[in-house]
Amino acid sequence: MSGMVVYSVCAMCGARCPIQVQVEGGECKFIQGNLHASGIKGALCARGVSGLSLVEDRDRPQFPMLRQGGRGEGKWKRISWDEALDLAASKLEAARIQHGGKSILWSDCGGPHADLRHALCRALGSPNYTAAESACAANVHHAALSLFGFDRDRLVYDYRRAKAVVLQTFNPFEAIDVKEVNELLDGIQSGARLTVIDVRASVTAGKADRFLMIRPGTDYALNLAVINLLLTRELYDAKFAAAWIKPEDLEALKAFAAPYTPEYAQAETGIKAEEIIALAEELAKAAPAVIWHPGGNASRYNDSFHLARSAYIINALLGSIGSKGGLPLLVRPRHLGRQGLKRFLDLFPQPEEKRADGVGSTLPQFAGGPGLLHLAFKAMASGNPYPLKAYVVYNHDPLKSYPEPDKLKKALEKMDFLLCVTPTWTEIAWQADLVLPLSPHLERESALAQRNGLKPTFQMRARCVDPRFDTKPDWEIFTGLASRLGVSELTFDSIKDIWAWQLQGTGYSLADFEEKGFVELVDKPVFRSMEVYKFPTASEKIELVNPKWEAQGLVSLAPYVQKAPVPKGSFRLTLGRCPVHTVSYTQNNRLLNEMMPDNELWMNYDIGRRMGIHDGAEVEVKSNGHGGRVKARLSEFIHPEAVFMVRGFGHDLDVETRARGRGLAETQLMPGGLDKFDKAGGGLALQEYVVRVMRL
Ligand SMILES: Nc1nc2c(c(=O)[nH]1)N[C@H]1C(S)=C(S)[C@@H](COP(=O)(O)OP(=O)(O)OC[C@H]3O[C@@H](n4cnc5c(=O)[nH]c(N)nc54)[C@H](O)[C@@H]3O)O[C@H]1N2
Ligand SMILES: Nc1nc2c(c(=O)[nH]1)N[C@H]1C(S)=C(S)[C@@H](COP(=O)(O)OP(=O)(O)OC[C@H]3O[C@@H](n4cnc5c(=O)[nH]c(N)nc54)[C@H](O)[C@@H]3O)O[C@H]1N2
Ligand code: SF4
Ligand SMILES: [Mo]
Repeated sequence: MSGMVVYSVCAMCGARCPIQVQVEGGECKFIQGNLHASGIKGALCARGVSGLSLVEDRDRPQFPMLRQGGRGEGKWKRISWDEALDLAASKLEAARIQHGGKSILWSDCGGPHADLRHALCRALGSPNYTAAESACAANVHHAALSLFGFDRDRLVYDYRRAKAVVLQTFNPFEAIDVKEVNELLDGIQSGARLTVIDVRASVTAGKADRFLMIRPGTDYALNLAVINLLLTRELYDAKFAAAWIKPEDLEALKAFAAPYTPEYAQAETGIKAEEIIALAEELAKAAPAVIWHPGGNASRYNDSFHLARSAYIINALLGSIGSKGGLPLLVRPRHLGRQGLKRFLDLFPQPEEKRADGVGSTLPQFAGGPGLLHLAFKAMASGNPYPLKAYVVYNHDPLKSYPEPDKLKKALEKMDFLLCVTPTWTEIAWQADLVLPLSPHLERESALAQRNGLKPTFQMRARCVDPRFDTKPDWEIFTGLASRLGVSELTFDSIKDIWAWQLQGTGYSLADFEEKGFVELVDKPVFRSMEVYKFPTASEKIELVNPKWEAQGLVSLAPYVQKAPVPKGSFRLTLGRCPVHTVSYTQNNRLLNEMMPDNELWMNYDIGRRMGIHDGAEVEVKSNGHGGRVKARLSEFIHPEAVFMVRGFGHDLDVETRARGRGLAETQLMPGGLDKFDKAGGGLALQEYVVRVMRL
């Protein structure tokens, strides 16, 4: 092939895989995973490939747009970038002068390229930088924090060397991160035994040695029974426990887990006691090369925080925390005696103001991190603890990813200024005062990203082709705002200057990225020793009972609360991903829309037939009077109490010509959902809904 290969980074989802693109005559001709990246093996998922159709998509915003009519009316005026950036800067400055920097709320996709944006938010004096975490992994983050004193990213999943892997409420062969998929497949090929615990037979379940179909929402009972077995049958790693678990905590855990026998768990979960015993014994044999995954999107039930804790506790009892083949400690450049990328965030002091969502103040057990966005919405609506006046949204759509979008729309009326930076139309952008169209990833560069792991890496997103519309890359938008706001530290004229600044002191230069698009700081995976390690907790050990939570009246070892059986004709709503769509981002993407234009409601075949429902028939789904219509998909491989939907459908905007009116938005089924959250973990409970399904 003629032309050239450009190494870059995919942005069709948060995994941010390294890619390579064949570019000819200013067009992207072919896209694949970066062949130099050993974890990627040249592979991309369907969404990664659809980056190509995003570039050519005429449905996306093509120039800066200023709202003319009322919010959401869809009347826009095209303005120039200079006008747009001047306006945005003056509105943010007005909020800062009149109400203080804290009156600016920022929600962002986060991730490895976010440093510059987070720094700008901090430079404006706002503590209110958030991401969608409270509808995603907040419960797992906080479970890790409560046990280990650090967040979940500080442990790596060493699938390649694992001997046994348990995936619970986690479906990585459909909820894809290419590197994770490859590593898990490598692990399976090297003999790792895979157990999958799910309410339905997912693609991941199809690869399992042991598939446990569980009654929805009862996983915590299962895990407590496993803990009970490990302790009572002395299957646990006593040496690890002696080193890292306080004796009084271990005694407390033993007493707490005693009632949760395998028979108890069988009655709750529907999984046979023998199966649970066999699993516990198998894990003990494979220990410490065991991974019991604590889950990705863990905003599901009232006990999701405790479920994630129980998964980590199982790992600890098996000695797999910090172990090869288990959950080794994350390696950062400094662990190798090297310097990491310079951080823009470190240029600015942390604002002294309290966060609007209460993290670190009214919720003192949580620290740092991306906050709890649903509580920031409450603050937006009530003006408590202080008024929020400006809202910046980057690469995120809270009107699709949080329940009760109408409540949020109402709260938005209180905003003096709503700015959305986005490559595609979103419901929130439609409500904005100003829409700044972001160039899709194949048309933009971004600041360098540091990827920590067993092999720390710096990765570069380079531009493959020039923007075909009047859009701009993220760095240009945010440095443009910074220069207008007088933030000289973040004022740069070119991406090369940004990259060079980030690389200062690392020993690398831009030329080092030419060959592969990334640099690895070591050749081989590095395993940090646990011998000298101290957990960053008060006791320097794993805290099964955490004093910070207890001081808030939040019990560390929380009893399992039984799930009532669902009434006839009703089902527990369960949600998940599919391989060809990203959250609510891609439903209008031409390639992916062709592959899957609608979502469906999975329901158990026998139950459906008894209700007179045929496969493919339209049904009505209602939750407390709210809901809509969707096509039924009958399957023998889903628990009779569950219905399952792929999320992110039901788009309303006329400008999304392909996605509009297709499928059902699951948020329709979540009345009162912004209030359903657990103070112990901070995550929303998006599956605490019993829905009625009716034949039409
Ligand atoms: N009801 C319900 N709510 C949920 C979930 C659920 O399963 N059900 N899942 C939760 C989870 S796990 C998460 S992570 C959140 C995600 O919530 P969001 O972050 O809001 O989801 P996305 O659809 O990925 O992104 C929203 C928009 O951001 C823009 N965008 C996406 N990717 C990029 C990018 O790489 N660059 C730029 N510049 N813009 C981009 C697109 O315009 C896209 O439409 O939702 C959570 N909310
Ligand atoms: N293709 C694709 N990949 C993605 C994403 C995407 O949008 N598309 N998003 C990324 C993001 S932001 C995230 S957070 C992850 C999310 O990925 P995951 O954490 O895997 O989350 P889900 O796909 O929501 O659900 C996983 C499984 O949980 C099952 N489940 C539902 N209820 C229960 C229950 O009560 N008990 C048990 N045991 N199982 C249950 C579902 O059937 C589903 O198969 O995926 C990431 N990868
Ligand atoms: S998993 Fe797929 S969509 Fe996500 S970054 Fe990787 S290739 Fe892109
Ligand atoms: Mo997520």
